[in-house]
Amino acid sequence: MARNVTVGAAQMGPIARNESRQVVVSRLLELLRQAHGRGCDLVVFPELTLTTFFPRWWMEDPAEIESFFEREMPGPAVQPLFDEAKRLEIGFSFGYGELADEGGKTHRYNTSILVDKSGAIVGKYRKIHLPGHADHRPEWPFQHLEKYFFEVGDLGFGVWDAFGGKMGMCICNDRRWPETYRVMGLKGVELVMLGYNTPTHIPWEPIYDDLTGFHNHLSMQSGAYQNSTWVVGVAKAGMEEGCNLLAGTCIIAPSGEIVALTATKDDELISHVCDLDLAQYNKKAMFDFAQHRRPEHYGIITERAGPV
Ligand code: CDV
Repeated sequence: MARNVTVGAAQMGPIARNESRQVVVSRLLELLRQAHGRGCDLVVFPELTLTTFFPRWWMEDPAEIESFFEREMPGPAVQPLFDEAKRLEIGFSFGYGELADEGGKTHRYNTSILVDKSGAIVGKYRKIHLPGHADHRPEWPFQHLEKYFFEVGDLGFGVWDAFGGKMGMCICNDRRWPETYRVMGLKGVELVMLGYNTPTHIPWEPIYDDLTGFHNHLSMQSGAYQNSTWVVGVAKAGMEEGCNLLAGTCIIAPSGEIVALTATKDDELISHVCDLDLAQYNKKAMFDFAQHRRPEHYGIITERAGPV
């Protein structure tokens, strides 16, 4: 018998810098209700869903910086999303800026969570591959200050038993790194959820501007195929505060094929009935790790930067 999970990928259009959490949450509620209407078990929202992509601005005022983060989850502005999802018996995953008081210190992370149909948070991931820079580069059209605003995530690439399968999360730039999927693949992942904010002009590698859409799908499709897992990649898209963000939200089968794709750069829901048993198919054939993977022969390099 198939293990079907109907998954919604809820692309968001731009979020303005001055857009309140209440307005954003009302957009999320609309997408959540659409997903319920289509029989979804689970909806995936983008990276930093609750605000504009704030790392594009240099900021020094701690209060201003803190205004883009959540100290509690759910806080009062986000509670209606949890309440409605619980009422509709639909799970969701979304990203936000997390302020965590841990070890006597306040930490800032780029985080995503997985919430089950009862409204309980069952998984948390903190972004590991933080792109961009930590210094102010006023000569650039916009900043990409993730290394300034966030610490590297300290929770590893987790996999959670939920929605009848093995669920994993990563965030945006993580999707470009084979290690991301392989670590989850080694833990038996069957469905990876991720959100992204990807400018169509990347200031430090402009020669690839024409290829941003290709590289987006290339990395997720190969991660799906090579680890035999569903991948749900969800964009924040469109012209946000003068920065054009890539769309291309998609649901990818364990074969590597895109089975659902958005058509707009705005709030848009796509969905697909994902049979988690399909993820098992190649885990027992081409990518049966126990049978065919040979890590003891790889000459693994553990240094961070690799060989020189
Ligand atoms: N939010 C991101 O991680 N964005 C990066 C861009 C800056 C390259 C990405 O990998 O899409």
